[in-house]
Amino acid sequence: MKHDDTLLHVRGAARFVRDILLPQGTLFAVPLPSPIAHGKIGRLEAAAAAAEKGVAAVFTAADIPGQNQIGNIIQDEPLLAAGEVDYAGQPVALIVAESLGAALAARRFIELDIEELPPVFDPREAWARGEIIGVPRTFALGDVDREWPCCPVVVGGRADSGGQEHIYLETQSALAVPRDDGGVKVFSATQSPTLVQRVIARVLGLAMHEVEVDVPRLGGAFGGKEDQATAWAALAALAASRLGRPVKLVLGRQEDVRWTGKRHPYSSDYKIGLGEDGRILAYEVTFYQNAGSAADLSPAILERTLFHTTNSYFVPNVRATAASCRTNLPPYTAFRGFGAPQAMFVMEAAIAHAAGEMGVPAAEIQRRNLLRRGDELPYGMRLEADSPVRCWDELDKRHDFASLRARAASFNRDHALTKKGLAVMPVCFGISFTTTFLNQAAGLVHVYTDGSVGVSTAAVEMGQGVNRKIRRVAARTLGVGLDRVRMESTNTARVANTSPTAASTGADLNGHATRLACLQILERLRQAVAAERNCPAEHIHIEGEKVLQSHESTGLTWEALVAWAYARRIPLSAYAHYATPGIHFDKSKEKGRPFAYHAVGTAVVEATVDGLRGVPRVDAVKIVHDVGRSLDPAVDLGQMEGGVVQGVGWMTSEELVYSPEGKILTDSLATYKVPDIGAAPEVTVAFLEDAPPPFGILGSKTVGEPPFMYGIGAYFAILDALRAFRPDLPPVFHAPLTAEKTFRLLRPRGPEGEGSAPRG
Ligand code: LUZ
Ligand code: MOS
Repeated sequence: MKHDDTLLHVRGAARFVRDILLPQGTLFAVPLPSPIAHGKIGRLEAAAAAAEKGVAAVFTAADIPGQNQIGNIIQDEPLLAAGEVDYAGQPVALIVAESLGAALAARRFIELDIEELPPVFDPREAWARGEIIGVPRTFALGDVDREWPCCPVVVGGRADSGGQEHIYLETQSALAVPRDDGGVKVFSATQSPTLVQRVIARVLGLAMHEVEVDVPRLGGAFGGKEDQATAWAALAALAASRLGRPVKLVLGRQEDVRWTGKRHPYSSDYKIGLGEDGRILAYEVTFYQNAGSAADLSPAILERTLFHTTNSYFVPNVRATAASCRTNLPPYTAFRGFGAPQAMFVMEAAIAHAAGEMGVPAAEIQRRNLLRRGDELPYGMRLEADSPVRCWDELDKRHDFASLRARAASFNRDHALTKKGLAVMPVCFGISFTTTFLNQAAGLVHVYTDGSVGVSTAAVEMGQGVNRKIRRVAARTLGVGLDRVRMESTNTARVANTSPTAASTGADLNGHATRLACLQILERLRQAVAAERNCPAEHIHIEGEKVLQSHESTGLTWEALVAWAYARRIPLSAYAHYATPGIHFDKSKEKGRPFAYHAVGTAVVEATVDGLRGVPRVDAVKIVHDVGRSLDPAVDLGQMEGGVVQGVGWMTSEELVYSPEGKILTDSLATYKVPDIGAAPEVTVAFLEDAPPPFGILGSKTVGEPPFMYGIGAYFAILDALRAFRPDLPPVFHAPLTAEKTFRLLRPRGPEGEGSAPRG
């Protein structure tokens, strides 16, 4: 299972931003975080701290030469708090010193008085007070109000899902180096180099061409560095620019968990109506998104929640409303799935609820309502593939849901203290940024005179293997070996106006751009050879580093060809831009064709609950998924496995707990439980065979985010096992379903019942 950096990683030799060899005179910066969640800044006095030994400067909002503004979609977020603090951990000042130790020591001498204001942490309370970011939005199809009276079965309730900390291995980091022309070069661990460049230019009052952002590689991101790498890079750049010396800013693990945004917690109300035959006739849902104190990416995430309201199902009558609710917590942000998992959890909850009411397995309702080719989604696009049904049926054929169910039932009859459960989880995820203009990328390809190839794109390698995929595209297009091609760092001076590497689009968009650039070079070479050999260019091909004419060897190798072409003054570099064709969305109607295609698959999840200890365990996740013609099966398999485990963690063990004052208590890996290899289920993946039609780069389909959502099945598999203990279990949809919660659900009568064996 190799990707480009595997050997460097296992040897500890890969250089991340924090490992860059420091330029002479580098200073170290630490922020002063707000100690409380909401308040008015009274006094902020930094003179004593600035006079401490080794301190170069202390900066506050007043020291910002440009705008004190880092907001992206909505400009509502200061770089350094000014006048007011809106969450515990918000940067109020920046201490810069000769060493990290000196900066930390001096931080204690900053005098800060804050007059407390009442905080809000609950999204429904924020909603009731009118604390809404942007505007609430509604997606609708058909007419739910007309349909309700025609539904023999109607159930409704509430479904809540918790936030999730990214736990990327590399914490937020930046190194800013001043340039001799007054500009600044910043090494940043970001998914969005251009956003970092734009915000630094805004904060420093510079033009964008005076700011160069370079991204070597990331140690994981998962969305946590799409918007939230910006602040740290801008702080480092502010200090470097003001002091004329390099400045490094790297967060510690605990600081990162305390101060940075996470997946949004959602609270939702649903109502679902079905026919006697299990057909879903109507679905209505309201999503209260806990957005935290500023917009960050919340409005875009809210939009994706609405796009994925009905997951893989066709529902003829839908009304979905969603609002970003402002609270006094760090701004919640992008995380793999980007609002879709939260929507899909509610849809699956509604189906599980209805199945319980009707006394049928949820899978029967799920299968009956799967999207088919041509079905209309609530946002107006029609499904263009039959893969939901194909993946479901292929998975059923391979693993036989009926026999899995019978095995669990027979196990449950034989075991009083341990029960098994299972759930099927289909996923249908739209591929493209829902913000249409972001669906563009560029590639810059240089062929050097020795035949080696260097590629720069907008894509950021964060462990997901995008570099390996793009190398494959370049090698295949030029007809050369993979080892000929090297990926350069992502750099705003080489490839400008980069969209974030996000939305599972990195390989598609940048792969397409790289292919177009390679084709330009290839075309020039073929033309030149054809002219030399007096034949049409269509007869010339390069395969396996050999030049062929009408499929016959010419004796010319790639290396000789390149040297010859250089001597003939043929340009050996090319730049190309790619924009996804055919996509559009009209926000005034909430209709359009926002996605290039849908990523589709189905999983069956098996779980066991130890009733004595309350401990749930996810045993196995079996998947059939459509990746088209995989560009790199090993990379895709790695993404599938990682995604599933991350999704299982969100649903079962990863619980964010805050104090009544809004300070996070689960701020280390001792208290925030990410699944380790022992807790990881066995993941079995089959790629759907010969799935037409091919959409992505070279007939492949993307794999990044979609498998995360298979993890949602873990919640419902555990719930299924709990029902085997307690058939009277009321519908509870409150993720994560932790061991603690499982334990309590098995002992419904309170403390006097605890400790006794569960019924069953
Ligand atoms: N980022 C973004 C995303 O800016 N727009 C999106 O639609 C998106 N989708 C998934 C993940 N990140
Ligand atoms: Mo993302 S959630 O940065 O694709």
